[in-house]
Amino acid sequence: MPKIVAARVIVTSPGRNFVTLKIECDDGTTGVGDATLNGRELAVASYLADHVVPCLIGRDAHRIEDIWQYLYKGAYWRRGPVTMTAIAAVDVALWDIKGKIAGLPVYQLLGGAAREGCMVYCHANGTSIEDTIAVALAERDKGYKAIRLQCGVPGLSSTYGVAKPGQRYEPADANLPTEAMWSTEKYLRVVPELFAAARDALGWDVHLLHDVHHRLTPIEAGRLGRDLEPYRPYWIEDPTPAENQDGFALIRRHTTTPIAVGEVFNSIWDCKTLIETQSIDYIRATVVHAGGLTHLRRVAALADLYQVRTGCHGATDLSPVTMAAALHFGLSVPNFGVQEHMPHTEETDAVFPHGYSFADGMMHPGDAPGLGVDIDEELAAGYEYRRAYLPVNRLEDGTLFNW
Ligand code: CS2
Ligand code: MG
Repeated sequence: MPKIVAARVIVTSPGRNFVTLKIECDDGTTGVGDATLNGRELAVASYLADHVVPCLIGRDAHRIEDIWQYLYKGAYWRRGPVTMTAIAAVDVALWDIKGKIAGLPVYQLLGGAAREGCMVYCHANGTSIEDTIAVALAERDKGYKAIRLQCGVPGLSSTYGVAKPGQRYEPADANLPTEAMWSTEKYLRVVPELFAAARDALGWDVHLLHDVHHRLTPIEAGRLGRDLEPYRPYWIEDPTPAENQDGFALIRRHTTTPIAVGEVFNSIWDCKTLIETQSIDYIRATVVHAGGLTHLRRVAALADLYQVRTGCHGATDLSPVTMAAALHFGLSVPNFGVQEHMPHTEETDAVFPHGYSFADGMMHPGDAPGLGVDIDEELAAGYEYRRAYLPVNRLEDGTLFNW
């Protein structure tokens, strides 16, 4: 049996922070897992290095489920984004090791390919509707079949999902939280105009998505969903904060626009009610923040009973290790919906050499044994960690709001 002899926590910052766990076995096999939690990276790095790694040494790397249960139940303090991201990193690294030893890509270990590739959606954003549509047309020309639209809100100096002019979008942009301003009224006026213009320019053969990013009340979300119905969105995402899960029944009473939720969820227990009440159409829980492949497969299996499909989070604050794992997951689950794809920078891709690929609107993890991704530790060492916070949001009267 491959015995775990070492596990390193690697913090690197090729343009943005990433935390990676690399597990090493006595036969020399290594595996990697993403442990990045945007804005709270060092909390996970410490949870792994100080509390998890000592318990891994000497264990059988093939015993993924037993180690998962040990780290979950053995912690006593269950769940939460830090704990479940740390467990995810161990889990994914062990699947990587198992695949390498078996000589199979991880998706083959998960039951084989259930499709030829994973449809991905890209981001189109701009300070104006016109700028956003121009980007969407360019992304469609690259082959994307699904495009997320986010545009600036007249009267607000910045808003979620819209990059600063001439820059890539990176919300973790400051040593202390940037303070942004928000107006629901101004926002609700512009999104239907954005979708009307998008359908005029792009037609109907492309899926259009939008991320509300937790900013509406349930009844406001019902109004937005209804206002967008004529434009047939693929989904509206995080329409309202998902602590109050009963609120989604209110949204459902007012609109048939599909709903996607879950990128901030970290266990099946966060997803259960929304899936069982069929209050959502896509579950966005992701490999890196929801306990890894072992746990996310359970979420997908529950979702499948209720015809809820996967729509996993895939922003650039999830490393290429998560992108690879998400594609192995997405290729194998029966109820795959769509995978978010924000291409990383060349700097990041150099630190994380990988075999996944994009063609004709779909991505494939490749057929290398394991995940097909690694971390170049020498290159990674050249990028020192820099504290970076996600912004906070205030209403125009100064009230602290949802970002
Ligand atoms: C967003 C994320 O991609 C998305 O759907 O919600 O970009 C989110 O804002 C970041 O992952 C936060 O770190
Ligand atoms: Mg989102």
